[in-house]
Amino acid sequence: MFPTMNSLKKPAALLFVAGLMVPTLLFPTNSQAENTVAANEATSASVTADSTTDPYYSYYQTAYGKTGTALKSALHNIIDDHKKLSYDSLWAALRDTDEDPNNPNNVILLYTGRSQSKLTNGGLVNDWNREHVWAKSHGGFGETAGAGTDLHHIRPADVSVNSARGNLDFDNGGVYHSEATLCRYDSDSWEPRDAVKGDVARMLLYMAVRYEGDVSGEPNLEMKDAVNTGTAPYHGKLSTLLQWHLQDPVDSFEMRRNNIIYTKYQGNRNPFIDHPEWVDLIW
Ligand SMILES: [Ca+2]
Ligand SMILES: [Ca+2]
Ligand SMILES: [Ca+2]
Ligand SMILES: [Ca+2]
Repeated sequence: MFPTMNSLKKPAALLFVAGLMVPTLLFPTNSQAENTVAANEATSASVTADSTTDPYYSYYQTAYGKTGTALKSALHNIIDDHKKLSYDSLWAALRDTDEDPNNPNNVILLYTGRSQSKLTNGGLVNDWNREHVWAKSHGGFGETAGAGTDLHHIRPADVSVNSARGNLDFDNGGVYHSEATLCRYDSDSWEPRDAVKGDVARMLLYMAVRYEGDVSGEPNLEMKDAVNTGTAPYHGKLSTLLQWHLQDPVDSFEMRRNNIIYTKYQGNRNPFIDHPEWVDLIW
């Protein structure tokens, strides 16, 4: 959707091959080229799209031009009624959505960042299992089809680390975890490693919009600017999560994941991966 350096370089290379004299002003100097690369990276990292560049314009059409609760409501109506998976089917789906881009035999575990065999799922302390990023108890949905099996917030995680995270809200601070050594925790919060802070934020924000309690059997999940949110259908801490969303922009792993969930499993997308700028328009 954005010009890459390859596409920018091609015309220059062709002209040089053709032996044409090219005025230097037409082509960037090295430092200008570096600035262009930096600008392109910044643009693609924030993945802002408008109606002319959005590859999913028809999907999001009814959300354009809206803000606040109107935007939230439009997005809800776009992403609801997804195909609900069984809890058992998540093992195979996660092997697909969370595959290590450098090793097709492995998945990447959310909190440790460890790359580990897809077949080591189970109940042993270093196996991987199904982590509900929106903790099951914060909404009482358990493992039932719907919120309990929604791939948009379920990730492979180390069994003992998943247990240490428990149902803690998310916030900065605490001591480093002995196994997930880039994560910190204390009595009321869990801080994931930097590389997935934004992922965690966008997963929770998706949940708050997807689940509005408008259908029998579905909870109304909402964000709260607090820890110790307990068993209420809330997850915190909103202000920290909004910072994490900016601090750790959308990356290719998240985009790939979003596309796979949409095309192969659930038929719905996480709008905050496609349109990070919409977060600020709602919260
Ligand atoms: Ca472990
Ligand atoms: Ca805390
Ligand atoms: Ca990330
Ligand atoms: Ca909600």
